[in-house]
Amino acid sequence: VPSTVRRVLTIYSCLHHRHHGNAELIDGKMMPCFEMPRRAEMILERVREVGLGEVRDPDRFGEAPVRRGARTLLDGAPAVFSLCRPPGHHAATAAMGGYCYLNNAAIAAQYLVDSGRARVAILDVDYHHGNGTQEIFYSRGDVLFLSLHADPRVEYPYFLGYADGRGAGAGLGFTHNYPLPHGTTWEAYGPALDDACAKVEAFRPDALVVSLGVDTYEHDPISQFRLRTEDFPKIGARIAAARAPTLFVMEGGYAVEDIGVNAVNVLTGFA
Ligand code: OKP
Ligand code: ZN
Repeated sequence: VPSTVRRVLTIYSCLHHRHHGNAELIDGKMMPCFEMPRRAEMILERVREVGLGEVRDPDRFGEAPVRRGARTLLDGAPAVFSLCRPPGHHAATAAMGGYCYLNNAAIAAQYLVDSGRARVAILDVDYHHGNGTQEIFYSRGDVLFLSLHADPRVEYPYFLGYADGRGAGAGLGFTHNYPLPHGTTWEAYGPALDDACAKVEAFRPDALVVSLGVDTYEHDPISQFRLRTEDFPKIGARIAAARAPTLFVMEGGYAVEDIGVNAVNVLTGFA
């Protein structure tokens, strides 16, 4: 392994197995839950297979993986992966939504701010708009929020994620949305990611939190983008160019057989 390759530390707790829904209602029909424990198992298996780096259990009783994720970054790790589920980015101050109850990325970002990182950026590359994260930081100028996602006119969460949502008050100009059409491939995704990452760089964050969803994948069962397995390392490489201590927080991705390869491809691209 060349010495320029950065190790990515993974935080994982098997306690996620306790969250295992039986069915969900989709367009009026009961379906088996797409958000299932096997998602995290597949990712963990791939993390080990490629030798991404150490896998650590949160070592304080009851501490959430994402908080242990954030604490490890403060201890000086250049890159940490919080392998958590269910996802969190739809959870707002006082509302759950879209499988999300606790906004892991927002909890980590606030923890980093509370610990003295004055400027924190959150880049959300999940297929769905991170409406919860946007709502939580909408009026704040210390946490920059950027999201690339399916056009909310035709995709969940529908009510937020439009390009004219740019923040309010002290937060005006610190939210950036990139709604993209169904069928989006790397051709349009790459330039949007470039623009978002350039804004992250201009903000000069003390830490970067990435809401990492791989439901932008061409074979995702509930999504309509067309990213390919070989596109995911390019996402990681572009994020790495921003040169910030980076915490990846797992969000969506429902093509379970390929989720390990796709998610870890972002991380190896970063490394
Ligand atoms: C969570 B994450 C409406 C279906 C709504 C919600 C999907 C939540 C995805 N017909 N489905 O952003 O991957
Ligand atoms: Zn999603």
